Amino acid sequence: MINRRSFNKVLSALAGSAFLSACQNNSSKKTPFYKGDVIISTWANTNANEVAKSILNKNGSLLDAIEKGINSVEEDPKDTSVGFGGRPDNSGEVTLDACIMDEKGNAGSVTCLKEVVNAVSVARKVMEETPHVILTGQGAHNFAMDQGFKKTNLLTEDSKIAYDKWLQKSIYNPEINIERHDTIGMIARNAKGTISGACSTSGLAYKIPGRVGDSPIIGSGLFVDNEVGAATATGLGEIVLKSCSTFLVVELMRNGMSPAQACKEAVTRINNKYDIKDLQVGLIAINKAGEHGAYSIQPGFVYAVTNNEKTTVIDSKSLT
Ligand code: SD4
Repeated sequence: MINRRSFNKVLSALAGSAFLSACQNNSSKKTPFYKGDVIISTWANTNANEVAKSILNKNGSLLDAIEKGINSVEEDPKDTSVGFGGRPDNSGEVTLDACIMDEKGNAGSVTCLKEVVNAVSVARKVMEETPHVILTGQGAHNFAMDQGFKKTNLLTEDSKIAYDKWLQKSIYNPEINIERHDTIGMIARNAKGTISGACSTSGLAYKIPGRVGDSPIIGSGLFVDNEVGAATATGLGEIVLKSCSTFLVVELMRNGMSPAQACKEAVTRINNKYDIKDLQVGLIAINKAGEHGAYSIQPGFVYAVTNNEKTTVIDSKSLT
């Protein structure tokens, strides 16, 4: 006799297979393996990609390439969303979030890190030198000092001027693509097919002190599964955190979607659940074959792609 429990089981098995076949119908034909390196990063971070590529060209490791590529943005005072020169929180202090994940599924992360420029390098040390995944605040800072990182004031003169201007009204109101969402998420697949990634940001300008965004959280700002691919996010971190968006993108690719289809499905789920009128989220992804793609909620999101032939900046498709 069929009881309610077995009936529900049949229903969910049917739903599962319908979902899978929808994914399979959706999936592009198997992409041929691209034989070179493929590096992609959020926004027009072409220089960071090229730094990473130059390390791969010299047979450097994939993780070194990604770390050094991101370091170049962290050290650039003109990038006001990452590292040195990042916009401060509402108390005037610059705090950084970053994470890194390798092909073995190892991960390291720092949140609310003060007075250290290369947050992604500290995250890598957390991954490689500690039994932990995340270090935060003062603990992350102390750990960085113990590891020999230099203490630096991250607030530049320009950031201080912008902060003083902001203080006159003190309204917290991130604007789409205007707040210079320049968080760098970089994911890459080398010629051997190995995949890794990392992400670094100063988070949203004028945030409440102690606020942590998506960027240092594995499965939100970044996720890597060497069997399948990787994804990274930029935009309003709160919504990415509530949606586990990069983990979702990788799982959708596992079930047969292309990187672009998976990113589209992940932002569509955000759209189905939240009022997205004032939100921007951009997702980029790469798969084992070296195919890449992106999708965002609002227009205006771009990503940089570097392969053995060239570096290009690609306009992401968007829901609106
Ligand atoms: C955050 N997702 O802290 C980051 C912000 C961002 O480009 O992506 N800026 O919410």
